[in-house]
Amino acid sequence: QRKKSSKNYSTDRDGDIETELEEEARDDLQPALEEKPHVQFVPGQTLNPNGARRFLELVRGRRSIRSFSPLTKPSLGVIEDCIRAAGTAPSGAHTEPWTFCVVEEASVKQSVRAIVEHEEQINYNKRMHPQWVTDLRPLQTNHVKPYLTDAPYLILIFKQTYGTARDGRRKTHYYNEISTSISAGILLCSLQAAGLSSLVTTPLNCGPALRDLLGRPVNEKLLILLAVGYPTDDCKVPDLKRKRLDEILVKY
Ligand code: IYR
Repeated sequence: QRKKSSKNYSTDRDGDIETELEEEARDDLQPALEEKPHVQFVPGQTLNPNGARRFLELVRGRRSIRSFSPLTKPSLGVIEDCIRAAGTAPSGAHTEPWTFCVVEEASVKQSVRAIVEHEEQINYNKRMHPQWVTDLRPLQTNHVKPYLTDAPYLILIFKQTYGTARDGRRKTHYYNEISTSISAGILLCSLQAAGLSSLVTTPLNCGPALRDLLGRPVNEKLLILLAVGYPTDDCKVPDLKRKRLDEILVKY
């Protein structure tokens, strides 16, 4: 039992701002997760020997591409395994606050593309600062996005800003954006492991329209839209260099 004098806290919808909770409200608090005895940890498989080096060589080969072959389609089973992998991500209080919508139906991809191109035309032409447009110039992007209909799959990753507890009450999804972003990172790695290419996009201002298109509930907010498939033979990418280790690692 907490002391009467101690403050009674709850968290906001994102789970990261503390606000005071009414005295009566904490009497019937239950954890959202079932409370049960812990079990023995069994370390999982590794890629050893040289697991880290082999994983590095795998992920080094990942590039964002914008030119997908419309003809070659990976099996849905592979995509499902990649999403299973994404679903292993750690999450705040194990709330698993993510939804992965996989779109392969041509008419739905066309609708996604129409929504994104409409908003991106505004972004590129008037909404965003000229510096934004200038900074993107080396990437040679614009509002026309054929990859959204060429790629055999689109994966729309939604963060669930809150959920429903076992007792039917609203459940706080702590760190839902961080958790879902981590799961997206695992998804990118597993797509790469499966020999698939992807493009991460974060379509500005398209979230509500895309959520409505897919009939997702209001607690879900679009975080990332991925195009997934195989590159065309003539696919070009920007000549980018990655930072060296000594530029990203600080040792203490
Ligand atoms: N979302 C836009 C613009 C864009 C923004 C950034 I920051 C990029 O790294 C790349 C593109 C688009 O997809 O065109």
